[in-house]
Amino acid sequence: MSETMTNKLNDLCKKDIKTASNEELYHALLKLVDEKSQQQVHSVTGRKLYYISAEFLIGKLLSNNLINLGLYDDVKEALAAAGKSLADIEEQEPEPSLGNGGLGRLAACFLDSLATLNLPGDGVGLRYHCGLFHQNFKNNIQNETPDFWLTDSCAAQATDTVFPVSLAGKEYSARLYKLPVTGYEGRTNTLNLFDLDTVDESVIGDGISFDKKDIAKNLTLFLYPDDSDEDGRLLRIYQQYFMVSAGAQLVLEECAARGCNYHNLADYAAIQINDTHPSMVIPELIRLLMLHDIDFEEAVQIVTDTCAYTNHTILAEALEKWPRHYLDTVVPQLMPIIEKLDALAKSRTEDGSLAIIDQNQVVHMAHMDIHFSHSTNGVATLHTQILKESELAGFYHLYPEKFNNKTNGITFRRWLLKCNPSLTNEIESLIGNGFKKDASELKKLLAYTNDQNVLRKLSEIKKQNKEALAAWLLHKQGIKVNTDAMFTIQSKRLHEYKRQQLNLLFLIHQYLEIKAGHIPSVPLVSIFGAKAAPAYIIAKDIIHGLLTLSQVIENDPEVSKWMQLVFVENYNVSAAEMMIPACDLSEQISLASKEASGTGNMKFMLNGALTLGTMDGANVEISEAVGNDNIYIFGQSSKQVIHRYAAGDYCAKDWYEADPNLRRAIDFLTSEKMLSFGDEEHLKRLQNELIWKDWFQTLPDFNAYVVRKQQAMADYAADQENWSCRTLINIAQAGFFSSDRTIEEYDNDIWHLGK
Ligand code: OAK
Repeated sequence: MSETMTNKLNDLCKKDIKTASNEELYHALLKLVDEKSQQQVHSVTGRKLYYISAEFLIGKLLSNNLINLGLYDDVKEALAAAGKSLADIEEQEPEPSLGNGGLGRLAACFLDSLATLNLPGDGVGLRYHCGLFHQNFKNNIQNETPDFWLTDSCAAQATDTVFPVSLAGKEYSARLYKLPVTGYEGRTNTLNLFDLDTVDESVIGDGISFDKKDIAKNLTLFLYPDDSDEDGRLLRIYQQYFMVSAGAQLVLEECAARGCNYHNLADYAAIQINDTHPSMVIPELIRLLMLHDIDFEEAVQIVTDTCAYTNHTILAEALEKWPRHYLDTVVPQLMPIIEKLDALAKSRTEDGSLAIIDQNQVVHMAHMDIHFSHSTNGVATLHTQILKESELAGFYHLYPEKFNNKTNGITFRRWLLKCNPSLTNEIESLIGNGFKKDASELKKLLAYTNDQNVLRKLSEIKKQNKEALAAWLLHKQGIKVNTDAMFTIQSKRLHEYKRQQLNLLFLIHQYLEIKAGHIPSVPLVSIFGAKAAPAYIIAKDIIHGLLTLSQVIENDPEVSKWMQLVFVENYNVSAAEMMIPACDLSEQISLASKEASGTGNMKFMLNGALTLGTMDGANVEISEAVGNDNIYIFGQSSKQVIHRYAAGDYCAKDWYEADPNLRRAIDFLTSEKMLSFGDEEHLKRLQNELIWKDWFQTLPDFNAYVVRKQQAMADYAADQENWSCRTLINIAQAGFFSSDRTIEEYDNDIWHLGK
């Protein structure tokens, strides 16, 4: 086989691959992937899904595509025989910068599962030129620079398809770019990305600043442009409408080409609205249908039958609401429709809190989604329950039949096969390869919980993965870590509700304990990966606190042999693929009730980490799957948290004063040691925030967190075999968290694709 592959690659390179450069090989492999993926393109019959999302955090594509197309082993072998390394070639590939966090990565996992399950389902989004931003640290502070990821070799191909989009009364042309999405032994679908030809990367000034008013030049430069001023907020609406208007036109054009007469649109298309960024697709589709001579009432019904909405957050600030005059400015053509929808919504209920346009002339996007789509889902059991019982209770009362839960999942192709080949091989040698397409087969691993050889092998694989991560950290950031230590990792967006600050307080506590002569049961390497939104001041202060503490520890030889704090710069999908397989303890420590689901928690579990977490989001379902002995749960329950908010009497200062360990840790933030490496303004502000506000109730969970984490460390140190057995149980029970299962549920309950 490998000889045939060598010949094929020689042909594609137009030279002997032994003499080809990595760049030439990279382009040859792109062609190979393209050829093979085209063979998997199937025509669509029946209903097709359009997953509209502001983010698609797809990660590098080459290796993943080779795996999905069944080419990986042959290619690797052929390259190795020619003295070439696939890993080196992959370095040529820029990581697509089309997403930020969980919502975007979920969209990418869903595209993989759709194609794998042979379901017709395409993505619709924007082709951002610089994505979110590239993060680097200087003086322990996050700096943002543009992430110029779009190169000539970018796999998204421009097409001749353009759609007119009117923004603030001016006409623009949205060009369609297509990126093939390969399924694992499945079909090839498409990620459709829209862009403006006139966008000009040269307008970016200092850092990531640019003139937010010049829409023709800046529209798709960045994902989530800074919305701390009005121009930034308007720009977000410009982006959103551009995406949904072009997307809606694409849907109508494709469906018409397949015989749809628009009246029967819901038989041809299912549109999933990924949180509220694409909500304007509802009035836009109604507007377009009315241009095809469909009356308003019927258009509303067609759109309701076609669209479904997923909620990914209950944080009030993330539930989008726009002052009406913003929409009057950017999308005047939609306002008559939104007004009519608002009147219809108001006629269905006396409850003013369910209006689309409230008394203050603010437009609530989620309200429009719930009234005028046929399904509203949360992303984990607890989250859906909270939506029904509190956040969206009024809507649940009005439309109980629309509400449903779809617990998130992750694609095992990227998060096991691709990122952890040694573990994949070991699993395959034990239970065969059926788990690659049917993740529930992982349960067969439970037969090995008493098999010492298997448990030892799992520990060895973990150790190798830690060494690989250590080598990567040394190469990337010049940091040397102790691979005999226990690795704990907290990698996710930086947000106070996710409580990286709780981890910070633990690490300060640990530092001070060591200084006081209390040696821990095992050396600890604490690894972080996180980007803070550029305008989110406290999030940046938390990063500063962590980086400063890292230096304090590094410069204290008495402590540094027992603990290290590593902050991975520019955390992205490629970094996650290195970090997750190397983790012993996965930090999922959000304030209960606030993390809708979490999906990192699932990736760590699948790769044999135990979870240290609160009863939040999908942690609840993970704990049910593995049992209490195989997870470290701590902290307040969501009920207690919600109760504390309702009582309105939380006073962080009381907790600070009552617990000497907590006081000592918080006081340390502005100690001489911290100030010798850090900046007083940042550290003082963080300290004040914790003592005087602490909106996400870090302090009440501090003690329980310290106790539970130290328990995990003691268990790890005491009995490696038992630890390994518990990691095996986690891997075996991870099958439920495959996005194939999630997608099957969406299809059975909401989409009914291909039918
Ligand atoms: C991002 C922007 C606006 C609203 C939500 C998000 C987001 O990333 N939410 C995350 O979605 C994930 C996928 O459902 C969940 O696992 C995370 O809990 C949630 O924070």
